[in-house]
Amino acid sequence: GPEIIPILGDQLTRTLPSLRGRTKDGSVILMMEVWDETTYVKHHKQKIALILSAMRHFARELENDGWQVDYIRLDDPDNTGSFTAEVKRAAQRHQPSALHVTEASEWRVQQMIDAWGDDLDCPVHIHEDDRFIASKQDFRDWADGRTSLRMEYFYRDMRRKTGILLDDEGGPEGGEWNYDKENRAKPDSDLSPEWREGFEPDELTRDVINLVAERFADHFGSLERFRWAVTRNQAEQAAEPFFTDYLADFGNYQDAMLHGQDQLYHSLLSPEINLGLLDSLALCRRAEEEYHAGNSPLNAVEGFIRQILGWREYVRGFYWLQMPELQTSNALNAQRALPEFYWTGQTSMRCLADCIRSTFENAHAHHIQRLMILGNFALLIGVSPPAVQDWYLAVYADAYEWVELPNVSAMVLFADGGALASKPYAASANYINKMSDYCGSCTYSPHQKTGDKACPFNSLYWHFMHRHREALESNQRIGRVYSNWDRMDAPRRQEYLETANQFLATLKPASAGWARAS
Ligand code: FAD
Ligand code: DLZ
Ligand code: SF4
Repeated sequence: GPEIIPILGDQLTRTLPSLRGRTKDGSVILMMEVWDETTYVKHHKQKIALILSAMRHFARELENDGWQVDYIRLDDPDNTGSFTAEVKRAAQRHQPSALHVTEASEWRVQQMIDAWGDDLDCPVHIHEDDRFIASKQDFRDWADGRTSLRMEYFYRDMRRKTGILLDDEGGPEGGEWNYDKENRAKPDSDLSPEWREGFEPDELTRDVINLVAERFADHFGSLERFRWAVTRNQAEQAAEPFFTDYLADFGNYQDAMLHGQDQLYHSLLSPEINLGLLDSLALCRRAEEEYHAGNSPLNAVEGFIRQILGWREYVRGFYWLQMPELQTSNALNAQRALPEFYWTGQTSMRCLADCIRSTFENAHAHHIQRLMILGNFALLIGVSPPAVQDWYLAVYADAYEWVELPNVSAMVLFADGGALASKPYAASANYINKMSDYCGSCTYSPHQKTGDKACPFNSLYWHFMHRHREALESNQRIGRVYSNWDRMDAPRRQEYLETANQFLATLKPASAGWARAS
């Protein structure tokens, strides 16, 4: 029989390792739309539509190239609903001589693949996914023997390994490895970069959108603004204007937030990179070109490259190093339910409402919105890590556990106890006010610390620090916070805690039906 090559939804790359060395007439490519994957969390409607549409377009391209593709549609009456059962069914149809698969990006799915050898009568070959710049082993070698893992040192090694932004002596271009300090310009409210329209859905995408609207009506999110690139060609078309027209300002405004500005100077490319439609190293090299051509300054180009060559590679290595423990870690013992307003957007906190609206409409939010607003709030009120994880995994078009979990659990919630981040990312209204225009017309005041009008972030910040004193006080980077707290007189401290407690008592927990399919 032929060789079977299952290609998963985020493996949409023509040079996939499992395709190399196979022949078109000796192979059957298997692609599966399965119920389990569309519902293991209740993904945003746009996320499901994006993945299914990109899968269908990719299958069509492969067929045009002369491959035989066995494509299982979600509404195929014989569809059993899971990867493993579909692979078994395909094996009965094709009586394969072997199965070749590229390892899954997620631990959960890799567990399934690891069991296929026992289920099938043919040899199962699992190929390493080389679409990352550092292999899992590279990361393990780097981490081995280090007492603390910090992105910065890993990132420098990655710059050296790839030669990106190095000067003639092999040092960092411009003399510094990292221009993070120049990525924090306060935004002017009249900053309004041109909106990128994206792509009008073609017939194939419209079919998928209709399917999703019908089958996943109870999932979070709107399909109205669906404009994602669904092919490699489109993804490349979307990337080019970013490099020529937006990258130059990416550096300054990387951490800026403006009400209703859902794109700013970000690339908006994460969903397509994660699907395999764009190559991450090529994007870094393309950015570097803009620097050498004198079109974009170093702080912008380095900032962009750091996100991909640094953070993206780093969280992937970290994920595989820390799984499965990372999934259940809860160093701060956070137990609160996620507030209902994460799903409805109904809150009078203007920053949160805007981030949730953008998430609902676009299946996307800027990094700093995910971190400083949505994440910071969940940290401060002590939402249990699984509830936060399920939310992030569901609502973003770019969300896969390998990238979501390290960001949520380790970077935002400090649930890993500091393996990834040196301190919890806790911030009060002052910092939000500095980086955004949210506070000006909010019902709360960022300047008031206690009482009804005070921004909840202010009292929640102290509530958080106070209740985690034991765990955090010895942390070098936090110690000073406690001397400030201790310098306040006792009634003042009491006021903070009361304001926070009163606010916490108003939070309505999310109903169970939102995150996981029942
Ligand atoms: P840009 O600002 O243009 O950045 C360029 C690229 O850098 C991104 O496309 C992305 O590939 C990469 N990148 C930037 N930051 C990170 C990071 N922290 N980790 C990994 N890659 C990064 N990103 C995801 O792809 N999937 C997720 O599920 C996800 N969950 C997140 C959860 C939290 C709590 C936080 C704080 C961040 C999360 N991120 C996630 C990272 C980041 O927010 C998104 O990659 C980014 O907002 C995507 O928008 P963009 O393409 O316009 O990014
Ligand atoms: C996220 C997702 C969704 C919604 N649907 C599918 C699908 O129908 N078929 C598929 O092959 N993959 C899907 N995915 C992606 C997987 O859940 C998973 O993230 C990847 O296989 C990586 O482990
Ligand atoms: Fe958010 Fe507080 Fe500013 Fe309102 S005052 S927008 S709640 S940070």
